[in-house]
Amino acid sequence: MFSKDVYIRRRQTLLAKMREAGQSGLILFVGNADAPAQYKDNCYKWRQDSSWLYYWGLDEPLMAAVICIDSGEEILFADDVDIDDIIWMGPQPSVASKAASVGVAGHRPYGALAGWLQERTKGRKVHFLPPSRYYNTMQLASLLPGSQPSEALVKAVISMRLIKEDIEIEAIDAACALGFEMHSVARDSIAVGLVEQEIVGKMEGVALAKGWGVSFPTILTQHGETLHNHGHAAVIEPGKLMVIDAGVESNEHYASDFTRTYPTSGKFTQKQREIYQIVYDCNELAFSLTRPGITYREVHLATARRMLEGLSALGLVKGDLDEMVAKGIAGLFQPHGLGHNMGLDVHDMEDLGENLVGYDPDQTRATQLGLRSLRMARRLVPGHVITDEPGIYFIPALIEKFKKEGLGYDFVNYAKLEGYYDFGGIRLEDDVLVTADGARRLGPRRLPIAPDDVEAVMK
Ligand SMILES: [Mn+2]
Repeated sequence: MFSKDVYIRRRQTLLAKMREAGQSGLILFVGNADAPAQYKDNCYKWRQDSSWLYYWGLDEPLMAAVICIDSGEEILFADDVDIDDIIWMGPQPSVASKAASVGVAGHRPYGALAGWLQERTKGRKVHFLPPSRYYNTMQLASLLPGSQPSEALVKAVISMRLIKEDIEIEAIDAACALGFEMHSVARDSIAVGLVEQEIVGKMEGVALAKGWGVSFPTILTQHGETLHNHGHAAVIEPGKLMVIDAGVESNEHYASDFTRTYPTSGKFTQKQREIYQIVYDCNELAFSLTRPGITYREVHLATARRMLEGLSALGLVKGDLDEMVAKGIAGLFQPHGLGHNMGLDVHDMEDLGENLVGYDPDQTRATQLGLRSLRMARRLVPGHVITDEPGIYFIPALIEKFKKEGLGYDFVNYAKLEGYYDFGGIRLEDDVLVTADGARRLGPRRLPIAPDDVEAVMK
C-alpha cells in the first residue's frame, strides 16, 4: 500500500474530472469478494479489484465505497470483525482505522450499503465501473437494478491509470526485477529430459517467494505456435524452441510480463536462428521507435514491415513490402498485436473495455487478422507502460486455411512454408516505459535476448 496521501489525491483528481465532465450524483466502487473454488470456505487465492486498489488501497474482501460528486463526501462500507471472525482470522484492525489509513472520514457497515443507496439515490445517477467478477455483477444488479456502468467514470479512471505515477513506475520496476529473476531461474533450469512442469514449479516458486505470485498463468511450451499454451506435461526434447511467457505480480500488485524463447539444446539451429533474428530485430525496432507522439499502431505496422522484409529474405514471402503490410500478410505469422498496457493488471484495465483503454477516440480497431488483436494502439505519451512483444509462429492449421481460401497467393510461398510446420513459434517481450523523450525498458536488467547472448548464457 502507498501512503494515504496518494489515495486521497487520486480520489480528489477523479472527483475533479467527473465534475469537469459535468457529472453529478454518486460514484460507487465495489471491491471484490472471496470466490469459492469448491465451497464457501475454500476459495481461490484472494485478489482485490485493481481499480479499487488504485483509489482505496484496502486489500480485503467485501468492501464498498461511495463518493458524492456534489458534496465530495466519502464513505467506506465494511464490517468490523466479531468473535467468530477473530477465532478463525485473528484480531483485525477496526474499520475506522482502515478508513483512516486511506484518508476516508466516514464509514458504515457493509450491510448498510443497500439501504443507504436506496435512501440517497432517489433521482440521482450512480456511477460505477463494469464489474470484472460475477459476484460483483450480481451485487450491482441487486443494488441498482437496470443500471448500466458509467462511461464517464470509465473514461476518467482510464485517463488516470493509463499514465503511471512515479511511485507506480518504481513498483513496476520492482515487479520487473522479480520477473527477471524468475525468468533467469527458468532459463537456467532448461534440460532435455525434464518435464516442462518441473521448470514451471521452480520459476513460479520465485514469484511466490518474493511477490504475490504470477501475474497470469505461465506459458512455458515447446509448442510456441499455440499462443497461450498452458499445458506443461511435455518432456523437454532436444532441438526444440521453448517459449516462456511469464510475469510476476509483486506484493504491491504491479505486474511484469516478459517472454523469451530458448533453444532446448542450448544452441539454435541455422533455421531457428534465422527466424529468431527477425523477431529480435522487430523487438529492437519497436523499442527504437517508441517515443511520445507516435502511435503504437504505427509501431506495430513498422514491425510488421520489418518482419515481412526478413521473411522475404528467406524466401517465405515475396512482393512489395508496403502492399503486404496493407493486405495483412504479417498476420499469418503474427496473429496478435505488438503489445498491451501493463500496470496493476498485466493487460491493464481490460475489464473497463479494451477499445476504451487501448484506442484514442479518433482511432478505430482494424478487422484484419493480427492488427485486430492490437490491444494498445494509442498515440504514446510519457507515463504509458506497454509491452513490446513481436512473434513469428508457424501455425499449420492457419497456413492451410489461408491456402485453402486462396489468401495471400501472390505473396506467400506455401511450398516452402511446409518445411516450417514443425518449427513452433518465437516471441520476445520486454516491458517499456514511454519517457519524455523516448522510452526505457523496465526493470534493472534486461534478460539476454540477442541470439549470441542467449547461447552464451545457456552454456
Ligand atoms: Mn504480454
